Amino acid sequence: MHDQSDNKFYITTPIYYVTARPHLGTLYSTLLADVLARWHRLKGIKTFFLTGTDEHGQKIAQAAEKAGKQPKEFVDSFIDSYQKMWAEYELAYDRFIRTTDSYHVKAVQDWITHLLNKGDIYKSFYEGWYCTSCETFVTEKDAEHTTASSGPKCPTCGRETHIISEEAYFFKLSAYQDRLLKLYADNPDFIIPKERAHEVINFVHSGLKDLSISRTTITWGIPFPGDTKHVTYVWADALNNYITAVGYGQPERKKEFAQWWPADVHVLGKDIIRFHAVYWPAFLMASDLPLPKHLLVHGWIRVDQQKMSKSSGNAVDPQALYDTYGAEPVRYYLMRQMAITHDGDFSIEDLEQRISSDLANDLGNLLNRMSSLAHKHGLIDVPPVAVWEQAALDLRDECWSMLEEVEDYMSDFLVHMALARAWKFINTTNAYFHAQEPWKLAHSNPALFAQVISATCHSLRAIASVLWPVMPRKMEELLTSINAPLNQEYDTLENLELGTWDTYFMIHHIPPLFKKPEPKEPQESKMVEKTSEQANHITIDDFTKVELLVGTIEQCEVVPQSEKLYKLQVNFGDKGMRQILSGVRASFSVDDLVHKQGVFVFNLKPRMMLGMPSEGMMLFANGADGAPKLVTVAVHVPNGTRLK
Ligand code: ME8
Ligand code: MG
Repeated sequence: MHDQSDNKFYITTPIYYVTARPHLGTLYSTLLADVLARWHRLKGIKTFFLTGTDEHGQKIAQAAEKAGKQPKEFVDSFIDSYQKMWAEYELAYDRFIRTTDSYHVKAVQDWITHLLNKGDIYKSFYEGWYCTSCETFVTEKDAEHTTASSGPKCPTCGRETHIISEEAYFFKLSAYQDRLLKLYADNPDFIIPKERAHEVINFVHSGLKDLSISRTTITWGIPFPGDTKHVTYVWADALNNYITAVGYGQPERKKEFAQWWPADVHVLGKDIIRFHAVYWPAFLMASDLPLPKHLLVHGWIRVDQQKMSKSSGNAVDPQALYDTYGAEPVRYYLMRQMAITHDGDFSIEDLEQRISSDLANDLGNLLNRMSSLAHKHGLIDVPPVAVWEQAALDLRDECWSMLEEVEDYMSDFLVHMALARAWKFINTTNAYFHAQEPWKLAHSNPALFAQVISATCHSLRAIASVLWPVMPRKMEELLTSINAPLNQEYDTLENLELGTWDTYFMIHHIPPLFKKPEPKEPQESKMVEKTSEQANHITIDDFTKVELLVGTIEQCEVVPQSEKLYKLQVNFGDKGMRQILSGVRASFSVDDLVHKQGVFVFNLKPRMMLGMPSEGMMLFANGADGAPKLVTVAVHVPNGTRLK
């Protein structure tokens, strides 16, 4: 899909908010970028891989305050945990940018000054609904359903928004509407996968307003040049990391900038597509800079059908995974399991299954059986084969078509498909090895025995090469054990495809590459900080202990001392009225709940919440977006009806 005619590859990840240690989602994006970077290195292409952290803005300032720290001190405290974990997972980035780095701060200020002078940035007033969590104003269109009493929910995170009015500097986004639409039309591969482009195009099509890019309500940010009452809006600061990291605005790094910019691929999750597909290209157009070639937009890793995130309390700790399984099996699993085009479910069971069957059985055993058999019969030097048998020629053809197809998938960024294709060939090789019955040939036909070993080594060499970006250390071990180390000085892949099968191997028997996870108690509870109970069997008697009743919410009031709670008065028919407190204000307005029938645990032990009794619990089901949804019955039933 993408061409590398300029023989360089510049790939980036989002820069992460440092309000906590890295989680599996941030690991996933960074890993995807690492695998693609390594793939290009394997092809002999000069590659630059950038990642880093987003350290300014209100969200960080608030988190710091909560932790009782100064913002800089607070963000500093997380940097080590990021860099340590990225090293453990073998993420071989070329630069780690922090938006508090002085070169970045200065370059962003120069960028603003430049656009102020050009007239693309100007000063005015802004009033609107603002989401503190996403640091973004709700657009007029999204705010349409606003009632006088409460603001619109943030369309991104579903949280409450607040009106703010402030003097602000604006970026003339409206002037770029047509050029943006032309960009999407002329470059159907700008947004990958293509399906994700629709929402972007609709958004731009519906009309762009100028974007406020400064704040006076915040102090933790890059000071606005020439007007220190203002700090730079966090996205105007953060997006520029992609250019400042490679030298933009730094005269002494001019050559470097010319070498790397434009980026070939920005990797990002679908939550931040608008910032990357609309604001960022407009910023670059205003700066007369070339545009990135592709945005690679992936879906969510989900746990228990919900988006995994810190705030849903279901974050998987990559440190625990690393400690239990090691880096490379986790790398393989994430790359194999997740299709970038879709959300994907994480489960320990699937991870362990992949390690056992794919890594230990299919791949590890192939190497092990081949090398122990060779050693058993004293075959250490495996000379090139003069005349291949038909079965080996067929295997070779399969090998070359595997290389070609893997290459096609990788150039479309479909890593999971590339891995599936490679595995098909691993199994072809296993079938070949088995069908040849080399253990019978060792004495009867030593030449054919050596041929089978050689063909298997040739296959393993190709397999290990294409898997190297995903499991670099293990594949280097494999390649070393057959004396065929990678040479990244030239295009390894092209050599494998064009070369004849004429390599001289030497076999060192090594311990198994992958260990099968030991059967043990379910690990999930240890790895996943779950909010819900594990699903265990219960008897019908256990079930009948729980009284699930239908009731109608007659009244719903905000509890002023709390950000989350509603106080509900619920009508259970002849069982009476009950007061029940429920912490779902982020997801429902008062109107969403009043007069609705819901399902309640009626005999839950009464509890005091903020000094108020709550007698029962309302049930919700989390939707695909992770937000709770009302649980109700399909038709109206009398209040007080028991579920059974
Ligand atoms: O948005 N599954 O930072 P952030 C997959 N600072 N990927 C996930 C994920 C999940 N469950 N959760 C998070 C920001 N991610 C800004 C970016 S860029 C100039 C500024 C990944 O810490 C995914 O890549 O909230 C998502 O886009 C990113 O983390 C958001 O990271
Ligand atoms: Mg986020």
